[in-house]
Amino acid sequence: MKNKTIIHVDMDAFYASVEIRDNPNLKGKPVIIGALPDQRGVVATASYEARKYGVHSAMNIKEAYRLCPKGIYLHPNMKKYKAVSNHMHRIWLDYTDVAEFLALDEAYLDVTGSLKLFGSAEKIGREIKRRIAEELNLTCSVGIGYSMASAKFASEEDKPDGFFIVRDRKHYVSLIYNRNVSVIPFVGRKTAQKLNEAGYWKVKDILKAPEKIEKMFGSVRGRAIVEMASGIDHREITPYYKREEKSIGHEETFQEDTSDFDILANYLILFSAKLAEKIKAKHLFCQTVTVKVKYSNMKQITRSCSIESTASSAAIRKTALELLDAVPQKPVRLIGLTLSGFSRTKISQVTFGQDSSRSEKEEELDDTVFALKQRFGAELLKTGSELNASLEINREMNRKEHHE
Ligand code: DCP
Ligand code: MG
Repeated sequence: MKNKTIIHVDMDAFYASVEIRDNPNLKGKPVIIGALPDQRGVVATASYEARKYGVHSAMNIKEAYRLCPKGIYLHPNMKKYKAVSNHMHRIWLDYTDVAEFLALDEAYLDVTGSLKLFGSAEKIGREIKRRIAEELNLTCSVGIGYSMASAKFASEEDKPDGFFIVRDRKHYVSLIYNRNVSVIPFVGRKTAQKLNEAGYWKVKDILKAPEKIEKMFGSVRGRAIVEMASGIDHREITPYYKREEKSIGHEETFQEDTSDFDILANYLILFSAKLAEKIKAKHLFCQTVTVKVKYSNMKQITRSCSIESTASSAAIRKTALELLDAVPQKPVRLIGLTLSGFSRTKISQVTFGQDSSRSEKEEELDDTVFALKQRFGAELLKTGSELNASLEINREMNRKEHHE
């Protein structure tokens, strides 16, 4: 097994901690995020104070209320948590590119290649904790290990605000030896039950009878369980940019077909802003822009163009509008825009900066959006708040791009 150093970071009571941070009145109180007690729903998470009452994730909210009637119940605010999560991702990516993000609040970082630069995994782990505290006013738990399993175990070991190091395989096995079999990755509730029924309760029980486990679960799965129990974990971190979708798109079907290509152009402007925002949040750049048009006779055409890698809404919409120009003008029932060909680095743009009229063009497009809103306000509202949100994003991004 090649020597690896892995850090697992996991935020403490993530949604609840963000709410408590933003409303100091909640500090020290049992806070339960999910739904209000008189509503249907489940607990997304609970502050550590609420956990003392037995409240936990995935519990029915009514059950939570029975256990903790004095708790403060709140709806989740996903938009806010996503923004915080993006900030965390940026911090984590400062230490390695080999980063796998899970849920919103968790990451595996393979820092093997970063040790020389930063000194040690411990220094990186401490710095991550310090930055999350300083920049986000939140706490996280950091685990350091030689494998994904040992790092995850380490981050859970000292929660909340934890910091724990598993030195090596021998250390890991000594830590899990007397624990319940459910501590082993891949051993979920059902597998644990099956093991228990066969008399295997602790990790050591598995280590004492590896052949029997292999017989019970088959050579592939059985061996995987035995290896994990022995601290052997060959899994490699899948970096975030390799896990990304192949494409990201948005489309809109009109309530009534339209032959007005100015309207279609304006939809593409809005979609460009929306999708650029999405790929920026994923730290990606795209190289292919595809416009899809479905006509009233249901015939569908797509037009694609490869461009220099970008995450700029201006570059995306310029291409989208050029593609639309090349499309036959007949009544349309659906318009769509898709980005693909993702990369995590931007290929340097040779032409960048040569176009001195860029900001003028930006303003022109912005004016078009506003004109559209004036003329077709009802039309836009009909498609819901998403498009209005896109208008906001569009304006915000233009402002930012002008400042750049
Ligand atoms: N979450 C959810 N539903 C679940 C589990 C989690 O909506 N069944 C959400 C809410 C959590 C977030 O995901 O805040 C992160 O999940 P974790 O399992 O990491 O739990 P917490 O961060 O809340 O607590 P811990 O300190 O145990 O990590
Ligand atoms: Mg967490």
